[in-house]
Amino acid sequence: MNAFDFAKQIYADFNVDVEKAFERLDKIPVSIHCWQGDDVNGFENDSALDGGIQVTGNFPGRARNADELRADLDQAWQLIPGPKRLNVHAIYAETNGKKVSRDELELEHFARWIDWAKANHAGLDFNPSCFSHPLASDGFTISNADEGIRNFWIRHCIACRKIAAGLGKALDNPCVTNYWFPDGFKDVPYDRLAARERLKSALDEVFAEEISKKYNLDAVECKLFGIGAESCTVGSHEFYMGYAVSRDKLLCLDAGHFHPTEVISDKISSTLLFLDEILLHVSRGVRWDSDHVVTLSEELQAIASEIIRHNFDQRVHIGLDYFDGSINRIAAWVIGSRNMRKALLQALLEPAAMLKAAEDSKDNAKRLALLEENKTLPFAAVWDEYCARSGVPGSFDWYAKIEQYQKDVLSKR
Ligand code: RNT
Ligand code: ZN
Repeated sequence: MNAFDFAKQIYADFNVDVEKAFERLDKIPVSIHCWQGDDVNGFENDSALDGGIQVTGNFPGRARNADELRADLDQAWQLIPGPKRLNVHAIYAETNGKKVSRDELELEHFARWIDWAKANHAGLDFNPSCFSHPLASDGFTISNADEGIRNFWIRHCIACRKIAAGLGKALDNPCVTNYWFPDGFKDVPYDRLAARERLKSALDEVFAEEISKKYNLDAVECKLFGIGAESCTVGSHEFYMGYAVSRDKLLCLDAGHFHPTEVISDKISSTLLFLDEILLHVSRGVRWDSDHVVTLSEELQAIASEIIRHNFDQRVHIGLDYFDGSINRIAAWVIGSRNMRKALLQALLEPAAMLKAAEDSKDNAKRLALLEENKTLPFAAVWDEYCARSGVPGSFDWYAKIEQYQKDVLSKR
């Protein structure tokens, strides 16, 4: 008996159908963030990264242009099993060397991303880029007290929303557009309300036009604090929870945007009682940084389990958001993405019926025992089979491809 058949039998003993798990897993896409490939640089060329997010590291081989980034994505794509989407930021526009102001961006500047998505059977997601720009230099963008600056960012967001709808239409697949603003106070403000009022009315302007959910879904992303915004973030959790509920938007929960002891896995079941859909930015916070490469942690598992246990497959949009420039960037993509899928598969292999029965009969020892037993069931054999059926290398075999690509491509940049 081979390892997979053996594993399948063991899971069957726990009333788990591995084939059904594969089927369901293959309907859950993970949206992969293009910005891990070039340290959130984008192609404007003349703006340094700022706005409360920071990438550290200078591992050689960073993608310097769109063609290099797409080539790197092609490589990553071959090593990640299952359906994938690509998440693009506005600063990844291709303007043919022409300087186009962010408030004048158009769909045509993303035509090559559409071609790439079509060729790779991937949906596209989108984000206005409200950082790394002279008009973001005082720490405030769309909630800036200066009307001119505020209007610039409102126009940028409106332009992005149109582009997103265009992407969704071109691919016949709704684009999830995420709005995140770095706006916040380094030191304790006297007036927290005014900036929040400005953010609220600015967003209402951005979303004024009705756009079909067939093409575009808007999500708003909260944050507790950022670098240079330690004392008060305008777009806090309460702000966006209220905004999303009252305006029928998606709430974006980024795993690195809360207090270090606060977890987003616990927020999924609450938020989805009041919202149709949410977006996740799966990340890993480490002390002050919110964006380390996603590992197969207890929290990642909890996030995946919350989605699977409650059949939220269609209501939770899973996006990744992290950036590490200190290691091979393609490996970073692949490690985090494979971990997300591993966590989903592991969630699908939970002895769900037995757990439910134990909990319903208040047998908490049995519940704990099952959860712990589950951690050491022969998962690896099932994962390898899933990779094989998805046409990507299993176990550690994928790493050889990274080493080869490093030698053949990255080291020559
Ligand atoms: C920043 C937010 C935001 C960005 C990306 C680049 O704290 O998490 O989502 O990371 O949009
Ligand atoms: Zn995020």
